[in-house]
Amino acid sequence: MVVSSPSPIRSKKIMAIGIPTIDLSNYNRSKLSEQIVEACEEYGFFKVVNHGIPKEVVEKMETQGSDFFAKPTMEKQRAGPACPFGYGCKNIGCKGDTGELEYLLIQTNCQSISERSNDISNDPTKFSCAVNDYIEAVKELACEILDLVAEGLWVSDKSVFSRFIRDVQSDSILRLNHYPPVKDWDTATKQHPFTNNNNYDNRIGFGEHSDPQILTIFRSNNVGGLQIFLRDGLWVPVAPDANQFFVMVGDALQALTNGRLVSVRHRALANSVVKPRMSMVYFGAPPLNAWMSPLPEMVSPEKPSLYKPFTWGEYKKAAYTTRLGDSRLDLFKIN
Ligand code: AKG
Repeated sequence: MVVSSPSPIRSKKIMAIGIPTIDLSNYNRSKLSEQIVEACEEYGFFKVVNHGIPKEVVEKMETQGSDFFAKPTMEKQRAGPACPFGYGCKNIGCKGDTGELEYLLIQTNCQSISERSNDISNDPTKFSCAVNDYIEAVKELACEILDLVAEGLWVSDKSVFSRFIRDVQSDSILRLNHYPPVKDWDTATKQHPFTNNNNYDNRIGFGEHSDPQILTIFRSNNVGGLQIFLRDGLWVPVAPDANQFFVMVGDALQALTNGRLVSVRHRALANSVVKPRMSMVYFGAPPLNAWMSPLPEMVSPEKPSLYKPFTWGEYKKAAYTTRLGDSRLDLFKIN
């Protein structure tokens, strides 16, 4: 990755005051939208507290996820290969990227969830209820944040971003990632019994990348692993917080805002010795035929359009044909 003119300002700030945290119960809406835009411009990443998502909705989803990953591999494989939706193990995407994880990819439309649930759970009704409730809740959270982003950017149409995700044809996805613990490795010598890989501290669960979609609503159990990359060249570990959500700007939002908001590069380490780590990641995406060109308000003679217009379908295709860590937006840059 190219790191332009390193300056330690961001790292110092984040080390001193921590990950930007936005309290959504703040009644001062203009202040709130200002804070969100600032975090999205500077880091493309922040934590939200007082988000309003009931604990039971999260717990039910987490239980369903843990039950699924506790099944024998043969049963998990009944969910189908993860191309595009289903169960995957170690392979990420189709370009040879791998990580120390297994995962379940779920399409977010109700019909597809109830159709697929039979192959995923022994209690399909319970599974689809938990998934639908969770998706509905995180979708609302994503839309509320996107409306605040629009307000903070002073764009005339306040639903310009959230409309993509609310669309019935939205291509949003829920992804459950499960990182098994290192316990079957030799913890005393830090040597893997089979590969002689002698350092699991930096064992990669999910390699470096930015999310292609508009906005990601991320949550994990209380096991650490997530790291974000700051533009001044430092990887910063994010302390897990099972009661809160983290928000990530995706590439599509970077394009829509003509580069004013930045998608955050991140990765997950899988170095927990005893406890498994599980993350639940909602990727808010537009419909396949939606155009992702910079909004007119984001373009001016001083700040001409940085990206060629593309449809979400075209971008997704580019994402499938590149490596996980590639900067795919560069493919659409105007030189
Ligand atoms: C993804 O699913 O795209 C992630 O980046 C997962 C990161 C994590 O599980 O911490």
